[in-house]
Amino acid sequence: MVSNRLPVDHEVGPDGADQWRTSPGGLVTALEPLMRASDGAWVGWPGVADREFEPFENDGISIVPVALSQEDLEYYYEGFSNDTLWPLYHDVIAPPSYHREWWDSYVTVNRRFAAAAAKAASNGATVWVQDYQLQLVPRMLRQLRPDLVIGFFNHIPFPPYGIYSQLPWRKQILDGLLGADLIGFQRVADAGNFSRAVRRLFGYTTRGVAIDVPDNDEGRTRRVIARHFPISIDAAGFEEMARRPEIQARARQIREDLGNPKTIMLGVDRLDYTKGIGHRIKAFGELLRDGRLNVQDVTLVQVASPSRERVAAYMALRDEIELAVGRLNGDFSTISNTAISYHHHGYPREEMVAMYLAADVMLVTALRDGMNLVAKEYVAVRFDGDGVLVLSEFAGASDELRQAVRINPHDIDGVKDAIMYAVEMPKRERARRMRALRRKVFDNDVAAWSANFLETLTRGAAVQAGVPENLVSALRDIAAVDNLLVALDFDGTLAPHVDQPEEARALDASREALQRLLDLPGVRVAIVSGRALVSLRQVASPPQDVLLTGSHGIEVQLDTPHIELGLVGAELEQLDTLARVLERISGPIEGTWIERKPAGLALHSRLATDNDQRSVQRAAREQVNELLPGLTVREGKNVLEFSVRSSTKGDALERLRQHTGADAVLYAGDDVTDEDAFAALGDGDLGLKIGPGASRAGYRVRGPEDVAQVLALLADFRVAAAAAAASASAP
Ligand code: GDG
Repeated sequence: MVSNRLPVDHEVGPDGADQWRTSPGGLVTALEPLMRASDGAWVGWPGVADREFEPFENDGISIVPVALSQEDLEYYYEGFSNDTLWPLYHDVIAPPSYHREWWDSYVTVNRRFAAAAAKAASNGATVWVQDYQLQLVPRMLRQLRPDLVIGFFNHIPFPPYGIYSQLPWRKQILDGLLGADLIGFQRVADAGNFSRAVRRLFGYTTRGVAIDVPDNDEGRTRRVIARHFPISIDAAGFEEMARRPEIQARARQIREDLGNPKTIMLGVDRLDYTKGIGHRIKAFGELLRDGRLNVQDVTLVQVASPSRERVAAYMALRDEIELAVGRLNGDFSTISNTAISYHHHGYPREEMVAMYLAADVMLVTALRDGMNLVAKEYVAVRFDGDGVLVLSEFAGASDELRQAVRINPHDIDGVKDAIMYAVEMPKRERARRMRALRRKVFDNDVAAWSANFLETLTRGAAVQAGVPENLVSALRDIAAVDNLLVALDFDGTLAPHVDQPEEARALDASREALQRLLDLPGVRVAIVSGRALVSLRQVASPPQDVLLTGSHGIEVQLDTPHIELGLVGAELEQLDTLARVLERISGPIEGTWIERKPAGLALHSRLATDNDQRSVQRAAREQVNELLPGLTVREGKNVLEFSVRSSTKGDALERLRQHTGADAVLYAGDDVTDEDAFAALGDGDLGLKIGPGASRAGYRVRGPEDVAQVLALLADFRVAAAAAAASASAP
């Protein structure tokens, strides 16, 4: 887990020694059991500036403190997180400040968190990054540790593109997030806003919740899922607390102390401009002024817990709210009745629960809020089935809590009517609404939320390292056939993916295992690649007996020293025509050129102007289609590739099967183009998919390291099978 704040608070003990206290919160409660069971680590800031702490163990969870200096706090936290991103993401209710120093600090601190997480995570671990302070961490972490499965959850809204696009670093932030496998948002609308921003700024293909993010220069993509996972609370924990006799007694006491008004209304918020505290006070004040409510009957209790007190906008907000409260009390309170009982403190959880129990009407009037847990807490506490929730439609919670009295906080007359409706609501209607609300909150509590997120994250993306049991026995079976063909993709299967395609190399362990297989009787080994054979031979430098197919099967080299292309006369003619057409188009246009491919030509336009790019591509498509209808066209970034022969890895595999006369085939690959080969497998063959993503292969391993293990096992089993056969046939 990686979050800005650790789930523990630093304290100095009576003897001056460092002490740690677990801070209770929904997230911690929900994740603690899982983190303990999986040997988890929590990476975050311990809450004190300018102090370095060594990692330590707390209640079975490793705690990995990340140090922040005073300046980091000022620039990265109070500045960029809370005075740039926070207002921007909350629909610019307050104006965001953009400062380049803040951004630089945000990058530096995110890198520090990523480095700490990279160090703490074991091989293939699942890492879950929390919230807007750490949006660059997913990409940074993926660069450091491509083996990890990375999830991100955004607790605050994600704004519409028209607002988001203000951000000077809008592309960097999106790219940072796209380093994750799964990006969670509170609402459907937030996930939609995010995907739209990705489309607008990067042009990546999105389909529903899936975004295909380019993963290397060769057009490979990685699938990222962006969807909503509405967060929740430890509902049972809140109810349990509310049922305690001492807390119920405290709730009665609160009512008593307020002078036993008919109706207690309650607001509980961090003192933040997103929460609409001013709007609430205005509506209440007008109801008192209009005489629709009076202070003998109704009191508003407002808890405004101190927050971000060093950020200027929050100082101004506090003044504004306290002026409004003072005015209203001055105008309407009496010696025995206070209009607003205002509290600028934090309270213990028990006291909050007692207040929820005492409140007849709960006011949540946020102007924009990711979820708003207070609304859910109020519902969870009301096991008595009473109480009315007034809820802003601009809080994420309103997507689920449909039976609340819903308001648009900007519409003050609407808010006033809603308050009156809540105050006067008959008992039966209160009970009916509360029953439905409680069902919602208890059905999706924070444990369900985190389980759901993690299930989606690991089901979609994670593949365990190692060789699964069922694969071991399938290998044992296939090792026993007379003639075995082992056909393997190269990039991502034998060789880890790298940035520069010419630098790809097979793992040593795989090369060794392949050599052992080649030395065994009845085994043939082939490499089936999308690369041109010249390039494949250069990077793979395969032993002589390895059969090669390149360009998705267009080129083959089967037990001969030269490449067979075997284009027939008609194809050669087509190639000539194609060359003439493309040369005519490309010749006069600067920045375009033609590349010869084994069975086709590619028209590049990377260095041409945007206009020229568009016009040469259009001309090439039209003219080629007219003269040579039916050619295979592949479109890349600023390149258009025409082939006179269409071929897939499936075709390549068929050719190899024929050539070798194999009884069974093991095929392994990681790419979408390998799916054609998997489709060409039959009974008794074995398809092995490398990495995540949908596949028709029957087996799956995580990466090239695991492929090396698979090949070594296969060689072992083959040797054992041969020995067994020899001893069986011995006289
Ligand atoms: C962000 C998003 C999203 C408040 N005062 C006291 C106190 N609290 C507790 C409440 C509640 C929590 O703080 C506030 O949570 P909210 O959800 O209402 O709002 P944010 O702090 O803005 O949280 C929000 C949330 O992240 C989770 O994803 O829902 O939209 O803005 O639990 O009870 N707790 C105690 N004393 C107080 O005085 N003990």
